[in-house]
Amino acid sequence: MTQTQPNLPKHISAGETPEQHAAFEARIAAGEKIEPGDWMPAEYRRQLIRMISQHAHSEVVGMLPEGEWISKAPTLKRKTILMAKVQDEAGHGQYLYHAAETLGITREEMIEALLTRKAKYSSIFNYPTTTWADVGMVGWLVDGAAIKNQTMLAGCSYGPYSRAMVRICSEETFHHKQGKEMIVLYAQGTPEQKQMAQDALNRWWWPAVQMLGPHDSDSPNTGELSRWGIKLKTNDEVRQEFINEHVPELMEAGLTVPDPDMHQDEAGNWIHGPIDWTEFWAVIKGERGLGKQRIATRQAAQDEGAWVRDALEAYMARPKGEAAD
Ligand code: FAQ
Repeated sequence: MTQTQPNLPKHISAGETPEQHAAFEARIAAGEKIEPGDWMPAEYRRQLIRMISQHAHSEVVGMLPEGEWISKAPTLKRKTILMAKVQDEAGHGQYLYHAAETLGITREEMIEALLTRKAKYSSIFNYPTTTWADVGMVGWLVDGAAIKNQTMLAGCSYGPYSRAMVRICSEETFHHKQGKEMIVLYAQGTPEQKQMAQDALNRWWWPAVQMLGPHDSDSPNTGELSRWGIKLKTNDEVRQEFINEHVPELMEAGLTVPDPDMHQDEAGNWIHGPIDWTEFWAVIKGERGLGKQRIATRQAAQDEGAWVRDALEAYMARPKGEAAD
């Protein structure tokens, strides 16, 4: 927790001066990237650690809903594509944990925060994947929403996060395309296949709309994140981009977006109906959905992997010159 000074705004912490902040913000305004050894406000560091670590947790927990389908994929081709996708998500978690470590937090501290629920991860991964079509719908909608957000974050002011995002976005683009390809195919298939695609859309649409965060009026972090060039667009702006792209494509595929209020305004934007934020917060807190199960699964993975971490530690601590077999 950073301390503020009396008579100074909240984003200026104890020991920091308005002049330091002005020089820092001038660098960002000039389009320079902030790098790990550079001076940065304590609150900038705190915000980045919070956001990047939660993003890393989301990638790792995000492996669980789709991972369940690897052994049940209908063909070898679909199985190999899904295995590659889930493996990519593990890689994204690695890049992001490394990016957060450059800010002075350890991997152990981040994992501890996840397992004790001090840190959040995306609400979207607390939903079950109940049919095979969910795998396609997660690719199309969840990766679609993630790309909209992360293409924006690729331009953010913190160098390590921005560079991680460039690579992650190129992989997410492949995930998005494979998901869309699957759903478009099923939507044109037998009545049963089309129904499976529609059911998946009915279940994933609203969680995907919600995953881009609360409305701007209820988003306490957007002010500082925007001030320091971390968020270049607000939650509602990114959500609008996601909806504008996906609604016409879903309609073209012959599917119905489960929002009776969805309509296009004169400017061409697709306008959504009311979002159920009560459900969103309940899912994040683990009161609804699979939150408790997800954390238990991550805890089991942590426990089962303890011997690997111990063995690595012993290997690294071996006497100099000792042969390693
Ligand atoms: N779930 O003030 P804001 C993916 C929290 S990766 C849970 O608006 P902010 C890849 C927020 O943390 C998906 N919590 O927050 C993939 C804050 O709580 P805190 C993840 C949420 O940070 C695909 C509070 O609400 N992407 O999908 C959520 O300005 C397929 C107030 O909210 C990222 O993490 C939520 N949905 O904006 C993997 C991208 N929304 O921390 C596998 C980086 C908000 O103060 C398969 N993160 N909260 O206690 C971001 O861009 C931002 O953090 C937002 C939220 C936009 C998510």
